[in-house]
Amino acid sequence: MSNLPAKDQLGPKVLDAKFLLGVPAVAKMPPPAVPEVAFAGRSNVGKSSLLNTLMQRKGLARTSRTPGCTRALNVFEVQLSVDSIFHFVDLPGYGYAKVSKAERIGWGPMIEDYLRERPSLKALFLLVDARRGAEDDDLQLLEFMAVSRPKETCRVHVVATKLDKIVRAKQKPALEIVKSMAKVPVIGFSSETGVGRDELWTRIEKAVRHAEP
Ligand SMILES: Nc1nc2c(ncn2[C@@H]2O[C@H](COP(=O)(O)OP(=O)(O)OP(=O)(O)O)[C@@H](O)[C@H]2O)c(=O)[nH]1
Ligand SMILES: [Mg+2]
Repeated sequence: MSNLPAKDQLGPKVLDAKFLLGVPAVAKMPPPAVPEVAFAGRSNVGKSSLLNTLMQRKGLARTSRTPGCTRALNVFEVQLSVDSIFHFVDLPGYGYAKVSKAERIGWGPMIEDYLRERPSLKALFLLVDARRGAEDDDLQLLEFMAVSRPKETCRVHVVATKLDKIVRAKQKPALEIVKSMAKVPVIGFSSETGVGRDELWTRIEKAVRHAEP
């Protein structure tokens, strides 16, 4: 029996993971040369924490108690094996009212442009707080993806985050509510306990494996 904590036993071994760059517009993204997986969701929902959990690198994606921490398209390069390199993209959080109006207006189009135009985007994971479920702006994003990107070019999944904040007996019913709203596959997740990490990796690997950029 290993003494490793449960979250280190889940998912594939990440050979290397590094922050590549943060850009303020899609036009400044690197050429779409490797498959990409993006993570979207409301401010503070846990996108950067989830990325650190996936990559097993504490602090690589900057997390904060202050909503609105991630304001650019942040690109990470992840390597699972010699022939498997891809990008994770941490998208700016939306729906946070306390940033300046100009900035808030700026986020929507940047995320939309990226999701609509990025040819190397193979999968989108939309994060929602497991306690709150999908809210109006999340549902709008799902609708936007349904009309802008054929399923074959980009799979959409919902991740219900912060599952550790719900008592065990209430976790399943909470996930059922998210499922009924989302109409796409839903994964329960916690960056505190690592639950859901294995399933997320399975879906990510499926999306990027053999994918042409
Ligand atoms: N208990 C618990 N707290 C979490 C979890 N995920 C994130 N948090 C906390 O929630 C806060 C926000 O997390 P971030 O990962 O920075 O959220 P974000 O979605 O990247 O936020 P923005 O960059 O502002 O959009 C931090 O205080 C995290 O420690 C989780 O699974 N469980
Ligand atoms: Mg963030």
